Amino acid sequence: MLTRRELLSLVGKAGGALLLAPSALASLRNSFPGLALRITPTKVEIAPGKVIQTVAYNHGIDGSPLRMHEGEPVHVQVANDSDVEEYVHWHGFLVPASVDGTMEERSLSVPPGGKVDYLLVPRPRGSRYVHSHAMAGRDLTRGTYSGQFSFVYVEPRASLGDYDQEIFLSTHEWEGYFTNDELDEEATETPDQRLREHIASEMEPDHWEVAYKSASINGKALGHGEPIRVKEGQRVLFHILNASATENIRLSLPGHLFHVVALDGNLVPRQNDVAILELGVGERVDAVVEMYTPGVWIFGSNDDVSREQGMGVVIEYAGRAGKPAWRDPTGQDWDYSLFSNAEAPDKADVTLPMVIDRAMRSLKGFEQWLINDHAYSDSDAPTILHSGVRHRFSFTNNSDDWHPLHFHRSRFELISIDGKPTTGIYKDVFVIKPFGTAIVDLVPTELGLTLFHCHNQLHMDSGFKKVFNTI
Ligand SMILES: [Cu+2]
Repeated sequence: MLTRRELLSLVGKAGGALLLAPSALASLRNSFPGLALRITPTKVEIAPGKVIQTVAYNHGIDGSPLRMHEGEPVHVQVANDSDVEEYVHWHGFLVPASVDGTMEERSLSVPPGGKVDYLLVPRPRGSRYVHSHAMAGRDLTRGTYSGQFSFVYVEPRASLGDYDQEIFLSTHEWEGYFTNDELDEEATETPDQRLREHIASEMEPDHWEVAYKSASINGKALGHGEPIRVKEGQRVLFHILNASATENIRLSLPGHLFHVVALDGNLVPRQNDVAILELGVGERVDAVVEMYTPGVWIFGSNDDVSREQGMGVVIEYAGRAGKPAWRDPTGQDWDYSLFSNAEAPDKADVTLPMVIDRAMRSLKGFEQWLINDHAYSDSDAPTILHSGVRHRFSFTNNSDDWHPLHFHRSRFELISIDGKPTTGIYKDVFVIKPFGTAIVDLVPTELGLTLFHCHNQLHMDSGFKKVFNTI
């Protein structure tokens, strides 16, 4: 039988994970901390009487993070109580494709009623995320529309500064439905009826969009969870995750500034103060807030409708009471370049164009997305990347949509956004603006298949993905 030390050495050589025979696993349970992840149908009460039927990971969606230590293997045991095949994706981790958790990378999947076991070596440190990578298609209860997500914090903490309290927040929307601008004006039917009739009629509308009826932070709609209790003069470190399926969000805390220290769990080269945070789907922000404006405040979405649907949490100073106050923020728009050192980038070895288009022809009103004039197909041959080589991706967005773009198993450097320097910022998701451009450098370290896609689930399910293979 392997000793723990021999096993750690093997794990190191295997680049971070090992698939193990059941007999070997039995002996490991006592050697490494176990992480049981049960995919299970759940009811989430986001407000009194407002119950969402969903599928979640066993520990729920209350925002409490799974904590791991960088480089220390975790024995992950996933059981699937749901009736569909599931993929559990470790977002922002540098792990082998076998356990990254996507169909396109031929990772392990968890059959309905089935179980899988593997060792995961968490790296790099910082704010990470685990979520379902199942296709959802037209079912707005599956994949990232569901409650299958959790914040993951990989210790040790990078130097995020001194603080008195540490708070984890995960945002999510619920009760998704399809809509479009024409049908929004006819309020006579329910959204579900409208969609059914629309599909039956074979009308060709402009494309369908997803909208939601409710929203939560840490599983509670605004005003229905415990307030975050603070004292004047405290420094509070917020770890924020946008766990939406499709929505980019802007968040503010009236009367306060966010001192941003890390993006996607990686320290920024230049820390900066902002009044408005913006997070694309899958993005994380670590920011310290000094509590110097006593009162009872709403920390919430800048969008009135979204806040009324529940996207917010109450911040309550000691000794203060009353109705939580909201004020529309004033201040500079979110801009990655605020956190850049603006140094000249290293020279690229290879340049790859990435041109994003919405296909002219829709599929019964369901849009299709193209990268370099191609909608993803399972039979696509992967594009080859070379380990250790600096690949410069040049993105052009020819659409009027925002896209949160994600490379799996990678940490890339943002070189510029719309021509503005953003060097020194390392991320795993970045947002490209409507008709925007972006330059991103990737020096792959992880061998094997790597999925790139738009983290908007509707876009991803509609052709917006591409597979690379690092050799
Ligand atoms: Cu997109």
